[in-house]
Amino acid sequence: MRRTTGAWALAGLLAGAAGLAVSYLITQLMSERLTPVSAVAELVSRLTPGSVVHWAIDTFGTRDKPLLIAGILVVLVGLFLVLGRLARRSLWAAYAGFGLLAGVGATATMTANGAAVTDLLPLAAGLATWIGALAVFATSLRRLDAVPELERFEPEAARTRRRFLLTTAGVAVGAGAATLLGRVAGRGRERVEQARRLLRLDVTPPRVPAGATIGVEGVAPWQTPTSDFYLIDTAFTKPTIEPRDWQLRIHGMVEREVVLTYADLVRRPVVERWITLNCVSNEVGGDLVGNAWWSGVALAPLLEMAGPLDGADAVLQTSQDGWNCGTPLEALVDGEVGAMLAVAMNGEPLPIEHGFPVRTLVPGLYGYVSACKWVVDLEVTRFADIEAYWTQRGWGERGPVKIASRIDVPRPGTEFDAGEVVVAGSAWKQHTGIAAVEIAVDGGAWTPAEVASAPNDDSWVQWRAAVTLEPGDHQIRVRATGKDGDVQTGAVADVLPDGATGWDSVDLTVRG
Ligand SMILES: Nc1nc2c(c(=O)[nH]1)N[C@H]1C(S)=C(S)[C@@H](COP(=O)(O)O)O[C@H]1N2
Ligand SMILES: [Mo]
Repeated sequence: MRRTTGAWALAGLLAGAAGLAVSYLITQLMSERLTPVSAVAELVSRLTPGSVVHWAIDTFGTRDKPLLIAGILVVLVGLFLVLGRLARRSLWAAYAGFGLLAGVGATATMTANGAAVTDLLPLAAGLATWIGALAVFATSLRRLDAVPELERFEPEAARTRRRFLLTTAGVAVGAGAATLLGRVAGRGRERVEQARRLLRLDVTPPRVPAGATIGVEGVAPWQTPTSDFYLIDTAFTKPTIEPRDWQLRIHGMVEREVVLTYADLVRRPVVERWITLNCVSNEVGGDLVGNAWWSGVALAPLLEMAGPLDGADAVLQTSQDGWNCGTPLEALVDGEVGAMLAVAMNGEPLPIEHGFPVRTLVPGLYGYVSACKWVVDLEVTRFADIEAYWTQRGWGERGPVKIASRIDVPRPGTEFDAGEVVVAGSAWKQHTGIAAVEIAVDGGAWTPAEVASAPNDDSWVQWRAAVTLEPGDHQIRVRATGKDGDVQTGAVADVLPDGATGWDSVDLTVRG
Protein backbone atom coordinates (compact mmCIF):
# COMPACT_ATOMS: atom_id res chain seq x y z
CA MET A 1 0.00 0.00 0.00
CA ARG A 2 2.83 2.40 0.85
CA ARG A 3 4.13 2.73 -2.66
CA THR A 4 1.23 4.84 -4.00
CA THR A 5 1.21 7.38 -1.14
CA GLY A 6 3.26 9.79 -3.23
CA ALA A 7 0.93 9.28 -6.17
CA TRP A 8 -2.11 10.18 -4.02
CA ALA A 9 -0.36 13.34 -2.81
CA LEU A 10 0.53 14.24 -6.40
CA ALA A 11 -3.11 13.71 -7.39
CA GLY A 12 -4.19 16.14 -4.64
CA LEU A 13 -1.67 18.68 -5.83
CA LEU A 14 -2.69 18.44 -9.49
CA ALA A 15 -6.40 18.51 -8.74
CA GLY A 16 -5.79 21.57 -6.55
CA ALA A 17 -3.72 23.31 -9.22
CA ALA A 18 -6.34 22.56 -11.86
CA GLY A 19 -9.06 24.13 -9.71
CA LEU A 20 -6.99 27.26 -9.12
CA ALA A 21 -6.24 27.49 -12.85
CA VAL A 22 -9.92 27.23 -13.80
CA SER A 23 -10.98 29.85 -11.24
CA TYR A 24 -8.18 32.12 -12.49
CA LEU A 25 -9.30 31.69 -16.12
CA ILE A 26 -12.91 32.54 -15.31
CA THR A 27 -11.90 35.54 -13.21
CA GLN A 28 -9.92 36.86 -16.19
CA LEU A 29 -12.74 36.14 -18.65
CA MET A 30 -15.09 38.10 -16.39
CA SER A 31 -12.54 40.89 -16.13
CA GLU A 32 -12.86 40.70 -12.34
CA ARG A 33 -10.53 42.63 -10.09
CA LEU A 34 -9.86 39.72 -7.71
CA THR A 35 -9.16 36.03 -8.20
CA PRO A 36 -10.30 33.91 -5.23
CA VAL A 37 -6.66 33.75 -4.11
CA SER A 38 -6.16 37.51 -4.26
CA ALA A 39 -9.50 37.98 -2.47
CA VAL A 40 -8.14 35.82 0.36
CA ALA A 41 -4.93 37.88 0.34
CA GLU A 42 -7.03 41.04 0.70
CA LEU A 43 -9.01 39.46 3.52
CA VAL A 44 -5.80 38.43 5.30
CA SER A 45 -4.38 41.94 5.07
CA ARG A 46 -7.71 43.40 6.20
CA LEU A 47 -7.68 41.15 9.29
CA THR A 48 -4.00 41.74 10.02
CA PRO A 49 -3.32 44.31 12.78
CA GLY A 50 -2.15 47.66 11.38
CA SER A 51 1.24 47.40 13.09
CA VAL A 52 2.02 44.14 11.30
CA VAL A 53 0.92 45.61 7.97
CA HIS A 54 3.23 48.60 8.55
CA TRP A 55 6.07 46.27 9.36
CA ALA A 56 5.41 44.27 6.16
CA ILE A 57 5.34 47.41 4.01
CA ASP A 58 8.53 48.69 5.66
CA THR A 59 10.27 45.38 5.15
CA PHE A 60 9.01 44.30 1.76
CA GLY A 61 7.96 47.61 0.21
CA THR A 62 5.56 47.23 -2.70
CA ARG A 63 6.36 43.52 -2.88
CA ASP A 64 4.25 42.90 0.23
CA LYS A 65 1.20 41.91 -1.85
CA PRO A 66 2.91 39.49 -4.30
CA LEU A 67 4.69 37.97 -1.30
CA LEU A 68 1.42 37.48 0.56
CA ILE A 69 -0.08 35.80 -2.52
CA ALA A 70 3.02 33.59 -2.85
CA GLY A 71 2.67 32.67 0.82
CA ILE A 72 -0.97 31.70 0.34
CA LEU A 73 -0.04 29.58 -2.69
CA VAL A 74 2.65 27.78 -0.65
CA VAL A 75 0.09 27.02 2.08
CA LEU A 76 -2.33 25.79 -0.60
CA VAL A 77 0.29 23.47 -2.12
CA GLY A 78 0.82 21.94 1.32
CA LEU A 79 -2.93 21.53 1.85
CA PHE A 80 -3.42 20.01 -1.61
CA LEU A 81 -0.74 17.39 -0.88
CA VAL A 82 -2.40 16.56 2.45
CA LEU A 83 -5.86 16.39 0.86
CA GLY A 84 -4.52 14.03 -1.82
CA ARG A 85 -3.22 11.65 0.85
CA LEU A 86 -6.45 12.02 2.80
CA ALA A 87 -8.43 11.03 -0.32
CA ARG A 88 -6.88 7.59 -0.18
CA ARG A 89 -8.48 6.94 3.19
CA SER A 90 -11.68 8.88 2.58
CA LEU A 91 -12.53 10.58 -0.67
CA TRP A 92 -15.42 12.37 1.01
CA ALA A 93 -13.13 13.81 3.66
CA ALA A 94 -10.92 15.19 0.88
CA TYR A 95 -13.95 16.67 -0.90
CA ALA A 96 -14.97 18.27 2.39
CA GLY A 97 -11.46 19.71 2.70
CA PHE A 98 -11.72 21.31 -0.74
CA GLY A 99 -15.19 22.51 0.20
CA LEU A 100 -13.77 24.18 3.29
CA LEU A 101 -11.08 25.92 1.26
CA ALA A 102 -13.73 27.11 -1.18
CA GLY A 103 -15.68 28.39 1.84
CA VAL A 104 -12.72 30.53 2.87
CA GLY A 105 -12.49 31.83 -0.71
CA ALA A 106 -16.23 32.56 -0.75
CA THR A 107 -16.02 34.47 2.53
CA ALA A 108 -13.12 36.52 1.20
CA THR A 109 -14.87 37.16 -2.12
CA MET A 110 -18.19 38.18 -0.59
CA THR A 111 -16.63 40.49 2.01
CA ALA A 112 -14.52 42.32 -0.61
CA ASN A 113 -15.70 45.80 -1.57
CA GLY A 114 -18.40 45.72 -4.25
CA ALA A 115 -18.97 41.96 -4.07
CA ALA A 116 -21.85 40.45 -6.03
CA VAL A 117 -23.13 36.88 -6.02
CA THR A 118 -21.84 36.41 -9.58
CA ASP A 119 -18.32 36.92 -8.22
CA LEU A 120 -18.65 33.41 -6.78
CA LEU A 121 -18.73 31.90 -10.28
CA PRO A 122 -14.93 31.42 -10.61
CA LEU A 123 -14.89 29.83 -7.19
CA ALA A 124 -17.75 27.47 -7.98
CA ALA A 125 -16.04 26.36 -11.19
CA GLY A 126 -12.78 25.89 -9.28
CA LEU A 127 -14.46 23.74 -6.63
CA ALA A 128 -16.15 21.63 -9.32
CA THR A 129 -12.75 21.13 -10.94
CA TRP A 130 -11.15 20.16 -7.62
CA ILE A 131 -13.78 17.54 -6.98
CA GLY A 132 -14.00 16.26 -10.56
CA ALA A 133 -10.23 15.92 -10.97
CA LEU A 134 -9.82 14.25 -7.59
CA ALA A 135 -12.61 11.78 -8.44
CA VAL A 136 -10.90 10.84 -11.70
CA PHE A 137 -7.54 10.44 -9.96
CA ALA A 138 -9.07 8.38 -7.16
CA THR A 139 -10.64 5.92 -9.61
CA SER A 140 -7.34 5.26 -11.31
CA LEU A 141 -5.33 5.15 -8.05
CA ARG A 142 -7.78 2.72 -6.42
CA ARG A 143 -7.10 0.34 -9.33
CA LEU A 144 -3.38 0.78 -8.80
CA ASP A 145 -3.75 0.12 -5.08
CA ALA A 146 -5.69 -3.04 -5.87
CA VAL A 147 -2.77 -4.61 -7.75
CA PRO A 148 -1.19 -7.15 -5.37
CA GLU A 149 2.54 -6.76 -4.60
CA LEU A 150 3.48 -9.90 -6.57
CA GLU A 151 1.77 -8.75 -9.75
CA ARG A 152 3.39 -5.33 -9.88
CA PHE A 153 5.33 -6.11 -13.01
CA GLU A 154 2.53 -7.83 -14.87
CA PRO A 155 1.30 -6.13 -18.10
CA GLU A 156 -2.12 -5.42 -16.51
CA ALA A 157 -0.44 -3.50 -13.68
CA ALA A 158 1.69 -1.60 -16.18
CA ARG A 159 -1.46 -0.59 -18.05
CA THR A 160 -3.05 0.67 -14.83
CA ARG A 161 0.07 2.69 -14.09
CA ARG A 162 0.08 4.11 -17.57
CA ARG A 163 -3.53 5.18 -17.19
CA PHE A 164 -2.70 7.05 -13.98
CA LEU A 165 0.27 8.75 -15.64
CA LEU A 166 -1.93 9.79 -18.56
CA THR A 167 -4.51 11.25 -16.19
CA THR A 168 -1.70 13.10 -14.42
CA ALA A 169 -0.36 14.50 -17.67
CA GLY A 170 -3.86 15.39 -18.85
CA VAL A 171 -4.75 17.33 -15.71
CA ALA A 172 -1.35 19.05 -15.64
CA VAL A 173 -1.64 20.12 -19.29
CA GLY A 174 -5.24 21.24 -18.73
CA ALA A 175 -4.24 23.35 -15.72
CA GLY A 176 -1.35 24.87 -17.68
CA ALA A 177 -3.60 25.64 -20.63
CA ALA A 178 -6.24 27.26 -18.39
CA THR A 179 -3.55 29.44 -16.80
CA LEU A 180 -2.18 30.51 -20.19
CA LEU A 181 -5.67 31.22 -21.53
CA GLY A 182 -6.36 33.20 -18.37
CA ARG A 183 -3.29 35.32 -19.01
CA VAL A 184 -4.41 36.00 -22.57
CA ALA A 185 -7.97 36.78 -21.46
CA GLY A 186 -6.64 39.11 -18.76
CA ARG A 187 -4.46 41.06 -21.17
CA GLY A 188 -7.21 43.52 -22.06
CA ARG A 189 -7.67 44.53 -18.44
CA GLU A 190 -3.91 44.50 -17.81
CA ARG A 191 -3.37 46.86 -20.77
CA VAL A 192 -5.97 49.26 -19.38
CA GLU A 193 -4.45 49.06 -15.88
CA GLN A 194 -1.11 49.90 -17.47
CA ALA A 195 -2.55 52.86 -19.42
CA ARG A 196 -4.18 54.03 -16.20
CA ARG A 197 -0.92 53.84 -14.26
CA LEU A 198 0.91 55.82 -16.94
CA LEU A 199 -1.70 58.61 -17.13
CA ARG A 200 -0.47 61.95 -15.85
CA LEU A 201 -3.55 64.03 -15.15
CA ASP A 202 -3.40 67.66 -14.18
CA VAL A 203 -5.34 67.17 -10.96
CA THR A 204 -4.82 68.27 -7.37
CA PRO A 205 -4.49 65.71 -4.59
CA PRO A 206 -7.32 65.78 -2.04
CA ARG A 207 -6.87 67.90 1.05
CA VAL A 208 -9.57 67.43 3.66
CA PRO A 209 -10.66 70.95 4.66
CA ALA A 210 -9.95 72.03 8.21
CA GLY A 211 -13.06 71.69 10.33
CA ALA A 212 -14.73 68.98 8.26
CA THR A 213 -13.75 66.27 10.73
CA ILE A 214 -15.64 66.11 14.01
CA GLY A 215 -12.90 64.14 15.75
CA VAL A 216 -14.82 61.15 17.06
CA GLU A 217 -13.27 57.77 16.51
CA GLY A 218 -15.49 55.31 14.67
CA VAL A 219 -17.27 57.90 12.54
CA ALA A 220 -16.95 57.09 8.81
CA PRO A 221 -14.02 59.18 7.54
CA TRP A 222 -15.17 62.46 5.98
CA GLN A 223 -13.17 61.62 2.88
CA THR A 224 -14.05 58.08 1.88
CA PRO A 225 -10.88 56.26 0.84
CA THR A 226 -11.22 54.95 -2.72
CA SER A 227 -10.67 51.36 -1.57
CA ASP A 228 -13.69 51.65 0.79
CA PHE A 229 -15.94 53.56 -1.58
CA TYR A 230 -19.10 51.57 -2.27
CA LEU A 231 -19.39 49.94 -5.68
CA ILE A 232 -22.71 49.41 -7.45
CA ASP A 233 -23.24 48.45 -11.06
CA THR A 234 -24.88 45.87 -13.27
CA ALA A 235 -21.67 45.07 -15.18
CA PHE A 236 -20.99 41.36 -15.09
CA THR A 237 -17.76 42.06 -17.00
CA LYS A 238 -16.29 45.46 -16.15
CA PRO A 239 -15.74 47.56 -19.28
CA THR A 240 -12.03 47.99 -20.00
CA ILE A 241 -11.48 51.09 -22.10
CA GLU A 242 -8.12 52.62 -22.94
CA PRO A 243 -8.23 56.41 -22.86
CA ARG A 244 -7.05 56.58 -26.48
CA ASP A 245 -10.06 54.48 -27.53
CA TRP A 246 -12.59 56.49 -25.55
CA GLN A 247 -15.04 58.83 -27.24
CA LEU A 248 -18.10 60.67 -26.07
CA ARG A 249 -20.89 61.46 -28.48
CA ILE A 250 -23.41 64.19 -27.60
CA HIS A 251 -26.35 64.01 -29.98
CA GLY A 252 -30.13 63.76 -30.23
CA MET A 253 -32.18 66.93 -29.82
CA VAL A 254 -29.21 69.23 -30.37
CA GLU A 255 -28.21 71.87 -32.89
CA ARG A 256 -24.97 70.10 -33.68
CA GLU A 257 -23.54 66.77 -32.70
CA VAL A 258 -20.37 66.89 -30.60
CA VAL A 259 -17.78 64.11 -30.44
CA LEU A 260 -15.01 64.33 -27.87
CA THR A 261 -11.90 62.21 -27.46
CA TYR A 262 -10.15 61.74 -24.14
CA ALA A 263 -7.42 64.17 -25.28
CA ASP A 264 -10.12 66.75 -26.17
CA LEU A 265 -11.63 66.29 -22.75
CA VAL A 266 -8.53 66.67 -20.58
CA ARG A 267 -7.43 69.69 -22.61
CA ARG A 268 -10.37 71.57 -21.12
CA PRO A 269 -10.20 73.43 -17.78
CA VAL A 270 -10.20 71.08 -14.82
CA VAL A 271 -12.96 71.40 -12.23
CA GLU A 272 -12.46 69.78 -8.84
CA ARG A 273 -14.92 69.33 -6.05
CA TRP A 274 -15.89 67.35 -2.99
CA ILE A 275 -19.06 65.47 -3.87
CA THR A 276 -20.98 62.92 -1.84
CA LEU A 277 -22.34 60.15 -4.06
CA ASN A 278 -25.49 58.31 -2.96
CA CYS A 279 -27.10 55.09 -4.02
CA VAL A 280 -30.89 55.09 -4.04
CA SER A 281 -30.73 51.58 -2.54
CA ASN A 282 -29.12 52.93 0.61
CA GLU A 283 -31.27 51.96 3.59
CA VAL A 284 -31.67 54.35 6.52
CA GLY A 285 -28.35 54.12 8.36
CA GLY A 286 -26.72 52.29 5.44
CA ASP A 287 -23.32 52.75 3.89
CA LEU A 288 -24.05 52.97 0.15
CA VAL A 289 -22.83 56.55 0.26
CA GLY A 290 -19.34 58.04 0.05
CA ASN A 291 -17.59 61.36 -0.20
CA ALA A 292 -14.67 61.88 -2.53
CA TRP A 293 -12.58 64.55 -4.22
CA TRP A 294 -13.53 64.39 -7.89
CA SER A 295 -11.64 66.01 -10.76
CA GLY A 296 -12.98 66.36 -14.26
CA VAL A 297 -14.53 68.66 -16.78
CA ALA A 298 -17.70 70.70 -16.40
CA LEU A 299 -20.58 69.20 -18.36
CA ALA A 300 -22.69 72.33 -18.90
CA PRO A 301 -20.33 74.00 -21.45
CA LEU A 302 -20.11 70.73 -23.42
CA LEU A 303 -23.89 70.54 -23.71
CA GLU A 304 -23.93 74.22 -24.59
CA MET A 305 -21.58 73.44 -27.47
CA ALA A 306 -24.10 70.91 -28.75
CA GLY A 307 -27.01 73.31 -28.17
CA PRO A 308 -30.04 71.45 -26.77
CA LEU A 309 -33.23 72.11 -28.74
CA ASP A 310 -36.44 73.47 -27.23
CA GLY A 311 -38.61 70.74 -25.77
CA ALA A 312 -35.75 68.54 -24.61
CA ASP A 313 -35.87 67.79 -20.87
CA ALA A 314 -33.67 64.71 -20.46
CA VAL A 315 -30.28 63.31 -21.32
CA LEU A 316 -30.07 59.57 -21.87
CA GLN A 317 -26.58 58.61 -20.75
CA THR A 318 -25.19 55.31 -21.96
CA SER A 319 -22.24 53.36 -20.68
CA GLN A 320 -19.90 51.37 -22.89
CA ASP A 321 -21.54 48.19 -21.57
CA GLY A 322 -25.02 49.32 -22.55
CA TRP A 323 -26.32 50.38 -19.11
CA ASN A 324 -28.18 53.66 -19.29
CA CYS A 325 -29.86 56.30 -17.20
CA GLY A 326 -32.06 59.31 -17.85
CA THR A 327 -30.93 62.55 -16.25
CA PRO A 328 -32.91 65.81 -16.09
CA LEU A 329 -31.39 68.13 -18.71
CA GLU A 330 -31.75 71.11 -16.38
CA ALA A 331 -29.40 69.49 -13.86
CA LEU A 332 -26.74 69.12 -16.53
CA VAL A 333 -26.95 72.52 -18.22
CA ASP A 334 -27.15 74.51 -14.99
CA GLY A 335 -23.52 75.38 -14.23
CA GLU A 336 -24.49 75.96 -10.59
CA VAL A 337 -25.30 72.27 -10.14
CA GLY A 338 -21.73 71.39 -11.02
CA ALA A 339 -22.36 68.27 -13.10
CA MET A 340 -19.07 66.94 -14.40
CA LEU A 341 -17.39 64.29 -16.46
CA ALA A 342 -14.97 62.98 -13.85
CA VAL A 343 -11.59 61.54 -14.80
CA ALA A 344 -10.10 61.27 -11.31
CA MET A 345 -11.23 60.25 -7.84
CA ASN A 346 -9.32 61.28 -4.73
CA GLY A 347 -6.51 62.63 -6.92
CA GLU A 348 -5.94 59.43 -8.93
CA PRO A 349 -7.32 58.35 -12.30
CA LEU A 350 -10.68 56.63 -11.76
CA PRO A 351 -10.30 52.96 -10.88
CA ILE A 352 -11.74 50.67 -13.58
CA GLU A 353 -14.55 49.68 -11.17
CA HIS A 354 -15.53 53.33 -10.65
CA GLY A 355 -15.86 54.03 -14.39
CA PHE A 356 -12.42 54.52 -15.94
CA PRO A 357 -11.66 56.47 -18.01
CA VAL A 358 -14.66 58.80 -17.67
CA ARG A 359 -17.84 58.84 -15.60
CA THR A 360 -20.55 61.38 -14.94
CA LEU A 361 -21.31 62.95 -11.56
CA VAL A 362 -24.29 65.15 -10.83
CA PRO A 363 -24.39 66.49 -7.27
CA GLY A 364 -27.83 66.09 -5.74
CA LEU A 365 -29.04 63.14 -7.83
CA TYR A 366 -28.87 59.47 -6.89
CA GLY A 367 -26.30 57.47 -8.85
CA TYR A 368 -28.87 55.42 -10.76
CA VAL A 369 -30.18 58.48 -12.64
CA SER A 370 -26.93 60.37 -13.05
CA ALA A 371 -23.54 58.90 -12.21
CA CYS A 372 -22.99 56.90 -15.41
CA LYS A 373 -19.70 54.99 -15.25
CA TRP A 374 -17.76 54.24 -18.46
CA VAL A 375 -19.97 56.88 -20.13
CA VAL A 376 -19.70 57.05 -23.94
CA ASP A 377 -22.97 58.55 -25.16
CA LEU A 378 -25.21 61.46 -24.19
CA GLU A 379 -28.46 61.71 -26.08
CA VAL A 380 -30.45 64.86 -25.49
CA THR A 381 -34.07 63.78 -25.50
CA ARG A 382 -37.40 63.88 -23.62
CA PHE A 383 -38.39 61.84 -20.56
CA ALA A 384 -41.65 61.07 -22.38
CA ASP A 385 -39.66 59.27 -25.10
CA ILE A 386 -37.26 57.18 -23.05
CA GLU A 387 -37.02 54.43 -20.48
CA ALA A 388 -33.74 53.72 -18.78
CA TYR A 389 -32.36 50.60 -17.11
CA TRP A 390 -33.73 51.25 -13.61
CA THR A 391 -36.86 53.17 -14.56
CA GLN A 392 -37.90 50.12 -16.61
CA ARG A 393 -37.65 48.22 -13.33
CA GLY A 394 -39.96 50.44 -11.33
CA TRP A 395 -37.59 53.06 -9.93
CA GLY A 396 -38.43 56.75 -9.99
CA GLU A 397 -37.70 58.85 -13.05
CA ARG A 398 -35.91 61.82 -11.44
CA GLY A 399 -34.10 60.61 -8.31
CA PRO A 400 -33.13 63.71 -6.29
CA VAL A 401 -31.16 62.70 -3.18
CA LYS A 402 -33.27 62.87 -0.02
CA ILE A 403 -32.07 64.51 3.18
CA ALA A 404 -30.53 61.94 5.53
CA SER A 405 -28.58 61.55 8.74
CA ARG A 406 -26.80 58.55 10.14
CA ILE A 407 -25.47 57.44 13.51
CA ASP A 408 -22.01 55.87 13.21
CA VAL A 409 -21.07 55.90 16.91
CA PRO A 410 -21.87 54.13 19.20
CA ARG A 411 -22.39 50.83 17.45
CA PRO A 412 -25.75 49.14 18.18
CA GLY A 413 -25.81 47.14 21.40
CA THR A 414 -22.79 48.85 22.96
CA GLU A 415 -22.78 48.81 26.78
CA PHE A 416 -21.60 51.83 28.74
CA ASP A 417 -20.89 52.68 32.33
CA ALA A 418 -23.20 55.39 33.63
CA GLY A 419 -22.17 58.88 32.54
CA GLU A 420 -21.64 60.67 29.29
CA VAL A 421 -22.07 58.92 25.94
CA VAL A 422 -20.78 60.48 22.73
CA VAL A 423 -23.01 60.02 19.71
CA ALA A 424 -21.73 60.96 16.26
CA GLY A 425 -22.24 60.39 12.57
CA SER A 426 -22.86 61.99 9.20
CA ALA A 427 -25.69 63.92 7.54
CA TRP A 428 -26.35 65.20 4.04
CA LYS A 429 -28.74 67.14 1.92
CA GLN A 430 -26.89 67.61 -1.27
CA HIS A 431 -27.12 70.85 -3.08
CA THR A 432 -28.90 72.48 -0.17
CA GLY A 433 -26.60 71.73 2.72
CA ILE A 434 -27.24 70.81 6.33
CA ALA A 435 -28.25 73.56 8.77
CA ALA A 436 -28.73 71.45 11.90
CA VAL A 437 -28.62 67.94 13.28
CA GLU A 438 -30.59 66.93 16.37
CA ILE A 439 -30.79 63.82 18.49
CA ALA A 440 -33.54 62.55 20.76
CA VAL A 441 -33.15 60.06 23.60
CA ASP A 442 -35.96 57.54 24.17
CA GLY A 443 -38.42 59.53 22.11
CA GLY A 444 -37.84 62.71 24.13
CA ALA A 445 -37.19 66.25 22.95
CA TRP A 446 -34.88 66.94 20.02
CA THR A 447 -31.64 68.54 21.14
CA PRO A 448 -29.06 70.09 18.82
CA ALA A 449 -25.83 68.32 17.95
CA GLU A 450 -22.60 70.05 17.05
CA VAL A 451 -22.20 70.09 13.25
CA ALA A 452 -18.78 70.25 11.57
CA SER A 453 -18.23 72.44 8.54
CA ALA A 454 -18.23 71.35 4.90
CA PRO A 455 -16.51 73.07 1.97
CA ASN A 456 -19.75 73.06 -0.05
CA ASP A 457 -23.37 71.92 0.12
CA ASP A 458 -22.72 68.87 -2.06
CA SER A 459 -20.66 67.01 0.50
CA TRP A 460 -21.84 65.48 3.74
CA VAL A 461 -21.17 66.85 7.22
CA GLN A 462 -20.09 65.10 10.39
CA TRP A 463 -21.89 65.78 13.66
CA ARG A 464 -21.54 64.87 17.35
CA ALA A 465 -23.47 65.18 20.57
CA ALA A 466 -22.82 64.14 24.16
CA VAL A 467 -25.65 62.84 26.32
CA THR A 468 -25.81 61.76 29.94
CA LEU A 469 -27.86 58.62 30.37
CA GLU A 470 -29.44 56.89 33.36
CA PRO A 471 -28.69 53.18 33.78
CA GLY A 472 -30.91 51.01 31.58
CA ASP A 473 -31.70 50.47 27.90
CA HIS A 474 -31.91 53.50 25.63
CA GLN A 475 -32.64 54.39 22.07
CA ILE A 476 -31.11 57.41 20.37
CA ARG A 477 -32.47 58.87 17.16
CA VAL A 478 -31.10 61.45 14.78
CA ARG A 479 -32.66 63.86 12.31
CA ALA A 480 -31.26 66.61 10.14
CA THR A 481 -32.57 69.94 8.89
CA GLY A 482 -31.54 71.38 5.55
CA LYS A 483 -30.45 74.95 4.98
CA ASP A 484 -33.82 75.40 3.25
CA GLY A 485 -35.62 74.59 6.53
CA ASP A 486 -36.62 71.09 5.40
CA VAL A 487 -36.75 68.82 8.46
CA GLN A 488 -35.96 65.17 7.83
CA THR A 489 -39.15 63.16 8.09
CA GLY A 490 -39.59 60.25 10.48
CA ALA A 491 -42.09 58.60 8.13
CA VAL A 492 -40.57 55.30 7.05
CA ALA A 493 -40.31 54.71 3.31
CA ASP A 494 -38.63 51.85 1.52
CA VAL A 495 -35.73 52.49 -0.88
CA LEU A 496 -38.00 51.60 -3.80
CA PRO A 497 -39.00 53.63 -5.81
CA ASP A 498 -36.98 56.76 -5.05
CA GLY A 499 -34.99 56.46 -1.81
CA ALA A 500 -35.55 55.56 1.85
CA THR A 501 -36.82 57.94 4.53
CA GLY A 502 -37.03 57.62 8.29
CA TRP A 503 -34.81 58.35 11.26
CA ASP A 504 -31.71 56.32 11.98
CA SER A 505 -31.52 55.04 15.56
CA VAL A 506 -29.22 53.10 17.83
CA ASP A 507 -30.03 50.97 20.87
CA LEU A 508 -27.56 50.86 23.74
CA THR A 509 -27.34 49.88 27.37
CA VAL A 510 -26.00 51.84 30.32
CA ARG A 511 -24.86 49.64 33.21
CA GLY A 512 -26.14 50.42 36.68
N1 LIG B 1 -22.30 51.96 -16.32
C1 LIG B 1 -22.93 51.97 -15.14
N2 LIG B 1 -22.92 53.10 -14.41
C2 LIG B 1 -23.53 53.14 -13.22
C3 LIG B 1 -24.22 52.02 -12.72
C4 LIG B 1 -24.24 50.85 -13.51
O1 LIG B 1 -24.83 49.82 -13.16
N3 LIG B 1 -23.57 50.86 -14.71
N4 LIG B 1 -24.83 52.08 -11.48
C5 LIG B 1 -25.16 53.40 -10.96
C6 LIG B 1 -25.52 53.37 -9.55
S1 LIG B 1 -27.00 52.65 -9.14
C7 LIG B 1 -24.75 53.98 -8.59
S2 LIG B 1 -25.32 54.14 -7.01
C8 LIG B 1 -23.42 54.52 -8.92
C9 LIG B 1 -22.36 53.91 -8.04
O2 LIG B 1 -21.09 54.38 -8.38
P1 LIG B 1 -19.81 53.73 -7.71
O3 LIG B 1 -19.88 52.26 -8.00
O4 LIG B 1 -18.64 54.41 -8.31
O5 LIG B 1 -19.93 53.99 -6.23
O6 LIG B 1 -23.05 54.26 -10.27
C10 LIG B 1 -24.09 54.44 -11.20
N5 LIG B 1 -23.51 54.31 -12.50
MO1 LIG C 1 -27.37 53.01 -6.96
